[in-house]
Amino acid sequence: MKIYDVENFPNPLRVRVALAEKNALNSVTFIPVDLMNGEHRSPEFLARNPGAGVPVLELDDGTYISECTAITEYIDHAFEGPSLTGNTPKERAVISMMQSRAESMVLDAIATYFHHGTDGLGPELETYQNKEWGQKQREKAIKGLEYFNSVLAGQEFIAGDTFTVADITLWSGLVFGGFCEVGIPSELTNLVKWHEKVLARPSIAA
Ligand SMILES: N[C@@H](CCC(=O)N[C@@H](CS)C(=O)NCC(=O)O)C(=O)O
Repeated sequence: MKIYDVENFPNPLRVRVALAEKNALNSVTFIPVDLMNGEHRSPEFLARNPGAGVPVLELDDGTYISECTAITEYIDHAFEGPSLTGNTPKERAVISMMQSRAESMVLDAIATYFHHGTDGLGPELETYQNKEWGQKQREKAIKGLEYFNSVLAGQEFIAGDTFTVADITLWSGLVFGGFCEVGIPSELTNLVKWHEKVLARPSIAA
């Protein structure tokens, strides 16, 4: 099993943390992608992932899987350990819903702000920018953080009482926020506490 990625970029980290939670980091060979020089837009890379993004998982039979949600789904079922995507129909549906919210309301909104509202990856890679759209997405992300603060008033983690992929996705949104100065507003105390707890997990602390 191989994973094409850039170490410490927010989306690749989602997959690395899922692997760490499953104690399976050593089962994968990581292949670095020279994203800053546009390798992810080369014909060879686009054949692996037409979406031109990292990470991409390559299975031993040559199947390529992109999108962190799909990759973490694979990891969760391929390796032993506590479930990250749920066991019962209800758990699976709730986790999927919250994961999707964390992605659209925070992670993707911050990513869009980074690429449009700031210098992003630099002029060579940011070939189209819409500053106003970027700013709107920053506002959306802050509202998203407020929403998750309210969710955490009644439960330990984003999708209930256990740590799941939904937590990984929200955490990676905050990692992305670190690249472009979008942090947790201090009044969102439930979210601040959740963040401290998540940062202390061995999979993330490492
Ligand atoms: N929805 C994709 C997002 C992947 C993505 O955007 N990854 C970033 C790195 S964190 C990337 O490859 N960006 C390339 C670019 O912006 O040109 C996923 O879940 O894997």
